[in-house]
Amino acid sequence: MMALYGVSMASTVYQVGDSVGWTSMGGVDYQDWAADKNFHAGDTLVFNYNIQFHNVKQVTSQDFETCNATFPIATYTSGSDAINLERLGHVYFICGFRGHCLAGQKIDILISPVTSGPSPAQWPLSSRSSASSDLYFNKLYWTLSVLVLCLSQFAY
Ligand SMILES: [Cu+2]
Repeated sequence: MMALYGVSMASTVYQVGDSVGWTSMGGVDYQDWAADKNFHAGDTLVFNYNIQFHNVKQVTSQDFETCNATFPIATYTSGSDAINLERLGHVYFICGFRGHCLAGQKIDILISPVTSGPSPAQWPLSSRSSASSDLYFNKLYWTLSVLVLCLSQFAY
């Protein structure tokens, strides 16, 4: 399973929030922090924080949206937690301390496949252009159908 996704390539260790770490007080927008990064299976997230004030809870997408830390998938409390990203798709982390998630201490990590193309940034572009050509052919088909319908009416 893991070999399929190219774990043999160099994996990356990410310090969540960089030097500020995992906190509700540092003014870090964790979605911004994650937005310009391409996470892959085999990469590692490191959460650094003061254990008196924070922890890390992996939660479902629903609990991420509502900041519900009651039923975590996993809980980390060491203050320097290294979490290996294993599977493709989203993983959601929030702080379990009251009010912190609502204050923005939450992060949605999207783990994407390792692409063999020149740049991973081109992948969404190419899928978008194929979607628009589908739309083009749909319109063409529709136009032809109307034309045929009109012509068949004139024939009578
Ligand atoms: Cu916290």
